[in-house]
Amino acid sequence: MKTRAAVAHQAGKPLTIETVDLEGPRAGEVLVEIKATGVCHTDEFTLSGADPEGMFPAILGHEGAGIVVDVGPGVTSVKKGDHVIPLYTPECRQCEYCLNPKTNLCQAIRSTQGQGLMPDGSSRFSLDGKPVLHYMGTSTFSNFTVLPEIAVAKIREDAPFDKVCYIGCGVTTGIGAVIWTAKVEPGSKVVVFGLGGIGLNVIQGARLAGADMIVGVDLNPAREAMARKFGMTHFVNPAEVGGDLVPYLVSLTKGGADYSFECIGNVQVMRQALECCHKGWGTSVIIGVAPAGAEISTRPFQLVTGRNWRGSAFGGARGRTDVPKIVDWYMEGKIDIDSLITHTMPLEKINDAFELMHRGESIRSVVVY
Ligand code: NAD
Ligand code: DAO
Ligand code: ZN
Repeated sequence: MKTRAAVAHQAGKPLTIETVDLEGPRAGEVLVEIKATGVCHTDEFTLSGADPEGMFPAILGHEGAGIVVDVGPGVTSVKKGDHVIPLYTPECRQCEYCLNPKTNLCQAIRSTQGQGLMPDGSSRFSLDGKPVLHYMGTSTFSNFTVLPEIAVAKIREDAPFDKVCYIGCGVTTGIGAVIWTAKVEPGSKVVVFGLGGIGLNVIQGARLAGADMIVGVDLNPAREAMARKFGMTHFVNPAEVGGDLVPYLVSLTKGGADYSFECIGNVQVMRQALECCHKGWGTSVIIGVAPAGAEISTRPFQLVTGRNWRGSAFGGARGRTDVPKIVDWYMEGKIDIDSLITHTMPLEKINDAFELMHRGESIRSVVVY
């Protein structure tokens, strides 16, 4: 079949809207009509050329929602007409990783997904007879996309696509890091570095978990109002702190954070996030993806004296199991997604979403097909 898609031909160049060829689903695969997709910082990271694993030409996008329109042989867990959210972290429920409760990093299709290919080693997308690569196993910047069955979460049918697509990455990453990775307890003191599409979801996750003090740190003063709406109790702009940020935060939290979250991808900030944690027990969770080759550092004594350094991918969520739950939380009014979707646009305007992100004007832009 033919489908409209935004194609990334080259790093650093805008996406181009084209009609590409898409092969139907093979065994264990599903064809999904994407109804809406968010544009995330990680798409920008790859498009910019900063992603060492970025490959071109490719169809980016990993934050979508849509409807199953066809299934390949052997597919049993979803059927035509089901509403789904594509998962860049699949859940096969059989691999060594899925069977270990300590991780959500299913490895069933890891190697081919990382090469921009379907599990059988080929691409379903092509243009003028030449293959176009998949991206993160999802490629939601195409109106139709093919995914492995284990990489879709079936969701309720009354959930609006243009809102719940954000659960495909940002919402789950932020809220999940609080609930599933850090397991923040009621009464905790939490510090969140970076109040963008991820950090604001960490803030609402911390509120959901019953944190008492939620400190937000951002260089952009325009982020304060939105963060307060989501539960932030104190705002710190590092540019306005005279002197070191770490002692300032330790003093503000009266001894240090029980939990901190780095939602920027800046290794200097990652160090601050660890070092503002409480001696003896504070845990810092790295969510931000740092540039290629970047390294983190601290004095080892920070760890010897009881601070913990952790990371979180997709919020520690097991997609097929946990994503439908988050959709329910949204539909029940327990979490807010609508306020975070600051811009919507048709596919033809997708490059505007990257511009808005660069200018710090959007939290989330959503493309509606
Ligand atoms: P964003 O650009 O929307 O937000 C980043 C925020 O950090 C902005 O508000 C910016 O003003 C602020 N900031 C930048 N430098 C700062 C500094 N030195 N001190 C304080 N604030 C600063 O980005 P996002 O979409 O929220 O993504 C955040 C990070 O999370 C990115 O690195 C992204 O790739 C990563 N990410 C990780 C996962 C995961 O599973 N681990 C998933 C999605 C995204
Ligand atoms: O299993 O080795 C692996 C890779 C898992 C990928 C997790 C990606 C999370 C961070 C990237 C940002 C996603 C938008
Ligand atoms: Zn698995």
